[in-house]
Amino acid sequence: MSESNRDRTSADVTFMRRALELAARGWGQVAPNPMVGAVIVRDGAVVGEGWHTRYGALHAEREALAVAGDAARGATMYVSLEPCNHTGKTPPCSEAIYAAGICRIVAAVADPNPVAQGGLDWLSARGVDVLVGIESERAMELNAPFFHALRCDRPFVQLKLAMSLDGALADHTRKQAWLTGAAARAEVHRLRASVDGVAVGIGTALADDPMLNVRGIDPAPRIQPARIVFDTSARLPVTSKLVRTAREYRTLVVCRAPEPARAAALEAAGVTLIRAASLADALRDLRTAEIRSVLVEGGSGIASAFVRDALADRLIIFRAPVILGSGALHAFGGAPAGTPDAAPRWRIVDSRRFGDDQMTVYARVEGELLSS
Ligand code: AOF
Ligand code: ZN
Repeated sequence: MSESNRDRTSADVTFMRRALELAARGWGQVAPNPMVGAVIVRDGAVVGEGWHTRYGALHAEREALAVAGDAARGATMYVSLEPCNHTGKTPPCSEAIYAAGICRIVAAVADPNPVAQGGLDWLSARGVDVLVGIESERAMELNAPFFHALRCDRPFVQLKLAMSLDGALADHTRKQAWLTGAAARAEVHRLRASVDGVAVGIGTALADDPMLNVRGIDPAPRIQPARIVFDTSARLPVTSKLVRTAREYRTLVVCRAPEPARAAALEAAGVTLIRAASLADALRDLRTAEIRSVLVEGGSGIASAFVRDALADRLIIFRAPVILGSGALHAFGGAPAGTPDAAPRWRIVDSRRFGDDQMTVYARVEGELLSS
């Protein structure tokens, strides 16, 4: 089997980027399975494309093979994840690829799923030319929650904050007001559509009375994410929008040792309580409750706690072009004091502009090293 840079061409990168673009069409539709895209190329021309459209539907490779038909014979297949080698909801893609006569396969990343992996070795043993590692970073970032779930017992945590140029979440009056524009706020709904849970701290829940559901996204997510409130003493009012809609949208309150009457009132309204002694324990319990990915949306108390306990895998910062100055609420004011040489560093994995706002996605460098 060829490894990374050996034998790669610039066409390999171009077609793999296309496969990744196709994969992303499964956004919000395929979890807990991965988004996967496939492109079949013969004599430099695309003869088939496919992607995993919906949880339980055909895998990307089979979709592309169905489009290519006989043109797949002697062609190259680009796929954003190693083809599966198991019979799960569908028979092994490895066998379909071989039977169709694909003579070269280029995969972005090997499949870490022990149940499904092995397709590349299986094809290589049958004489198919195999290359793995093209655009692997992008491929892993696209399915970060999927890869994370296979190696960690807590959910993949993305901490999203909208802040001013000077790193504040609110001005000196603490009055609720939009910092970012409409395009950035729409992107937040797109992000919500890709996770199993959307979370806030009790401070934000009390101040904003949010719904925390996905709105205005087409196609709508296959499943609305659960709403999660980190609320040590279970103070969330039964009159809040979250509690009033708890029978419509799954709602969880993470608490410690709440007053029995409060707990009973929330439970009677359809809220699930998770009692945990620490944030780390709470995350393990959420994972047990099938929540593999969480978008934490603030405020500063919970953001600081996630940073303090090194439990945020990504920071998604939307920076609005405004300075709030004196008395403003510092996004991470509750995190322990750090110094430039000793505080953990973050690396940029994505950066995009939404109207006048800049979104930057950071990965925790220390965590990545520890968990890889
Ligand atoms: C997908 N879509 O396009 C590809 C996948 O449960 P199953 O039978 O659908 O198998 C899921 C596994 O198959 C998944 O974890 C991944 O390892 C592999 N490839 N999965 O859902 C796809 N190509
Ligand atoms: Zn498959």
